[in-house]
Amino acid sequence: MRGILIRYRHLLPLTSKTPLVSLEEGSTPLIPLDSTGKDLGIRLFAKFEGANPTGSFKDRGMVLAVAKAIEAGARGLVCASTGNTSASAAAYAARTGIPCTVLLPGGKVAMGKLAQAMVYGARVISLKGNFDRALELALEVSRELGLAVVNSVNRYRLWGQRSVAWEICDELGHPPDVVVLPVGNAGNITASWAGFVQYSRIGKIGRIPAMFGVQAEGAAPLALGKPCPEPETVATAIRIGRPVNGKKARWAVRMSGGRFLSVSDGEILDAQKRLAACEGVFAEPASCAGIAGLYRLASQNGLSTGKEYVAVLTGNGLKDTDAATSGKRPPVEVDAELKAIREVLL
Ligand code: AN7
Repeated sequence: MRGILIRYRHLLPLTSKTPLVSLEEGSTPLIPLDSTGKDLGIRLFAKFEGANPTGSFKDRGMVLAVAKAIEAGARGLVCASTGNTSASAAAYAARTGIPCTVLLPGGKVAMGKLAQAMVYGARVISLKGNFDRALELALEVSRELGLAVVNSVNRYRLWGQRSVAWEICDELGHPPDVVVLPVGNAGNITASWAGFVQYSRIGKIGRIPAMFGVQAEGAAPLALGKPCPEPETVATAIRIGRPVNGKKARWAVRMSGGRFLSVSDGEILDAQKRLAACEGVFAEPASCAGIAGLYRLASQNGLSTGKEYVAVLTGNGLKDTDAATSGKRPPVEVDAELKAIREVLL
């Protein structure tokens, strides 16, 4: 499949002037998580968005946002980011030859993501402030310099991100009962729901899955129902205290019959470890919040046994190896001799 704009062109707001930008994004694996599903008493699949070209789900919306910015004659792109949006924006900017500026919360972006923005050639600015402040400034910069904002305030970002819902239904042949996603700025859960709604309007599916949104306890404005002035979590991707799409997401979740909940950093890291060690799937901490949420629900008898669940694993574990290895013992070091290896193994 030749990327989102080709695969789903009939469902996207393309015109004859929209450039068909592509890094062959989307068409990510839907992986059965048999061990985890058995543990939880449900049928469970992971939509592994870490297999996108820049390693996160952001590519689905970014490809459309950048194509539409070029169509509109934008001189450049700007975004604020906890990391993945900036990596994706920088890649599509490089692909299309448009300049890109990214504003990052200083010291709180995983190294892999920072490396991506730098190597793709974006202008990277590190702010002494958090993501919520960076987004305010990105909007001001866009107005002052006439740049296209490619955060999820951009409707094309959200429209492109609907494609994850379409792929899940296409792959399963029906909608799942429940979709669970990590929530930061609340764009992806809103977009995924809108994708299911669009599929039901055109008669592709007969019902909408319940949408479950999981936040980190230290950055849980939607689970708590109030803004979080100083968000903090090991899952830096979702270290967001005032989600711009919060209102829409609350509506989407309520309409779908789902809910928001939060999990601790410890539960997130346990879920990451379990997913890697028992399923062979390595996702970044934010992505694992969804799986941690399922475990939390199971402990409260909140899962429907036998039903079909899809957890969207939003980003690749390789982006943040520090989070995955911190607190773990480094590998044993021995002489480069068979005898030394034997001593370790026997
Ligand atoms: C791996 O990159 O906000 O609820 O600036 O990177 O749509 O915000 C990233 C968010 C989940 C939350 N998982 O999605 C950014 C940014 C991963 C993420 C989310 C993000 P939204």
